[in-house]
Amino acid sequence: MTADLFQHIGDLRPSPEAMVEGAVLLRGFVRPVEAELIAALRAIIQQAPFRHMETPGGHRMSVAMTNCGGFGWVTDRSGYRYDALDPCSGKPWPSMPPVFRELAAQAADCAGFAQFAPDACLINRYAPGARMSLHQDRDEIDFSNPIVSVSLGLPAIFLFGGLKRSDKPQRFRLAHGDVVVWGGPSRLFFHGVAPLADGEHGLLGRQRINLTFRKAR
Ligand code: MD6
Ligand code: FE
Repeated sequence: MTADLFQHIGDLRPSPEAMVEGAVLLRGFVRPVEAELIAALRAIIQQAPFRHMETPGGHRMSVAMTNCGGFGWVTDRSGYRYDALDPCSGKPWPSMPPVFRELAAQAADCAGFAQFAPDACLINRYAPGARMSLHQDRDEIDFSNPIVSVSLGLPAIFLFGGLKRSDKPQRFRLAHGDVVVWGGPSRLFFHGVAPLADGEHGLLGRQRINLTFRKAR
């Protein structure tokens, strides 16, 4: 009887799985708000369309990006930074919808980070073949805040290395609806995404969309 009850609670909100030190995977965490989240996402990309940004080294990124929230992450020939304005429109980024903010705060809370209040949400779109090379996320001011990462659409292989670029990455499959909360000892670990395998997702088609919530300032 009690075991049955826990089984059902487990189905609704699966327990966090450890990935590496300080990072947990909440499988299917998005499911209860999936439709609302995708509707809000479509509204954002109408206001601030996906675009392929340029790295400081002059390479066009295979991942297309946009942002919502008070600050957006941007890259161009002059470097990486957070900017309150969308360089394509000159206007502020679309505001962060409550369903985004609440989902990120709840996931962070489940992972032991109370009161997470993101002011930036970077939205990445991967078409088949797009990838993200190993990097550290270090443009935020205070590394005591976690990053909350939401995966939608086609599954991807997430690469999780260590503090050195040369540390051999572990591989994790992230599927539609999964959330990773990442902070503490691994906050500055190198990470990336392997080239996206082709496929067709029932709701989002031939793409993967990743949302990363940060406290930038
Ligand atoms: C992605 N994510 O999953 C790329 N960074 O598309 C990231 O680069 C990332 O998922 C920091 C924390 C979580 C992430
Ligand atoms: Fe990153």
